[in-house]
Order: sequence, then C-alpha cells, then structure tokens
Amino acid sequence: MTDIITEQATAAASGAAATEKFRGKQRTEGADVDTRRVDTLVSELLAAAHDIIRRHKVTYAEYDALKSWLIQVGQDGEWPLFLDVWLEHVVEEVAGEDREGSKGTIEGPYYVPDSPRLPAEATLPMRDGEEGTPLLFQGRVTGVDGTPLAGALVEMWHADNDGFYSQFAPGLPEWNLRGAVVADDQGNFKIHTIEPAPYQIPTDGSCGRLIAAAGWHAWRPAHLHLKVSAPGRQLITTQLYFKGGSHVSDDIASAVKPELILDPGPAAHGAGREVTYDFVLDKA
Ligand code: MBD
Ligand code: FE
Repeated sequence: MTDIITEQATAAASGAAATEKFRGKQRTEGADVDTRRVDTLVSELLAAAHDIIRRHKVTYAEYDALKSWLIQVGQDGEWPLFLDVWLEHVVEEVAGEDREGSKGTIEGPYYVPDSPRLPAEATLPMRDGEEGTPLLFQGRVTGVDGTPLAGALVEMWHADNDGFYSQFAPGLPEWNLRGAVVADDQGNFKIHTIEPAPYQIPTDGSCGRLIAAAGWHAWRPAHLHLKVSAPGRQLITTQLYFKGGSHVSDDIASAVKPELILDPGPAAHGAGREVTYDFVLDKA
C-alpha cells in the first residue's frame, strides 16, 4: 500500500460512496411498473424463497440471522456491491442476448460519469510515479460492417496497483485512472495506463461477512472497465481481464467471458506491456 493513503479504506466508506453515486445515475425510466409485471416477478422470487425454506427446514434462528444481515447490508451501503457481484451478470446476459458485435459484461458499482475528456492518444490521469506495470491499450472502434467510427468515446476506469478505485477509497486524486478518450477520425485510440491489481471485495462489511460465512473467496481478477459508444450505435459496457492472472477462472462476480481475456506482449517502445483490442458496436 502506498504511503499516500493515510486513512484506511473501509467497506462502509466505499459502500456509502457507491450508494450515493447509484442514486444519482439509476436507469429506472424504462422499468416496467405494470401491476402484472411486478406481481409476476415478486411472486416468483418469493415462491423460490418459500421453496428453499421448506426444502432446507430453515429455522427461526436462521431467519433472524438473515433479517439482521439484510439490515446491515443497507447500513453499510453495500446493496450496490451485493447486487452487482451476485446478480448483475445475469441481467447483463439477458440484456446482451440479441446484440451483435463485441461482448459486454457487468458495470459494477464503481463507474463515475463525466470523467476527463482525453485525445485519441492519451495517458489516464494518474499520480507521479503511479505504481504498476505500464500498459498501452490500443485499438479501433468500428460498426458491425467494419466502418470506422470516427470520434467514438472510449471511457475507461480501473483500480490502482493496490486494488483501489478513485472516489471509492480515501487518499486518491478524484479522477485517478479514469478517463474518456475520444477516438480519431479512423476510430483509433491509444491509452497509456498501468495494469490494475486484482480486486478484493471489502472483508470488513456485510458482503465480506457473507463470503466468510459461506467459505467463499473474495476476489475478482484484475480488470479494466470500459464503456464504448458512438452516435447511432449501442453503447457497450465491458471489462477486460489478463490471461494467466489470478481468479480469471473463479471471479466472485462471474463476469469473465473468454472473449474478454487480453494477452499483452512486451511494449514496442519503453517499459511495460501493450495490447490491441478492437471494439465492434451494433446499430442502435
Ligand atoms: C468491482 O471492481 C467490480 O468491478 C465489481 C463488478 C464488483 C465489485 C468490485
Ligand atoms: Fe471493478
């Protein structure tokens, strides 16, 4: 851990920030609040729970442990974390079912809109001497028919070499390792950054307690988050992982797909590694 971080990162602090950010950005406009839809979804969810209680003969002690844990998830602000780790991957699977082009995956709780705009070749905002292996991430954005998408927007955000995200852990500059790169007139972009570390779900909050109680591990593989968009095309939200990295095959958030694994080679110029990855966007 770098000595710049004086305050400890806590589950409650990152949970509160994630809850606050979510309240500002939620996409509920399209949600179907038709009575029959709500009745169907909630009734089936409850029926699944009733069935589990009967089959496993859940006791009052277990029922009260559940109640107290659910209360604590809210107090810790960990609903965004809980939902994005254990449910979002299926919502994304359904949402992406009929989309052509590049694969997407979950957004997770740590996206922040309106990151600094950067030119087609750029270095993400970072501290002097930011720790971690330098990474050049480059590629091209096209339509499904191969048309280059001039001026496509490639938003990237990721954790630092200690696994922390700016705006969700103390002591980091506001936009550290977050940026919105505008591709050139051929849809090309070159982003200089550092390789992130694997991410551990906070162990001191409710999600951490669940993980410990169930005997699971708390890790996500190292990953880059991206949102790639262009006028008249469907935005894709995705993540990219690193071949051979820890937990690529046992992500706690079940968000890895084979198409999303990078295999960077040595950098052609300078230190570190580089990789090329192209994005293909479907029609809107
Ligand atoms: C992350 O960094 C993340 O990407 C997800 C999906 C959940 C928790 C932390
Ligand atoms: Fe993440």
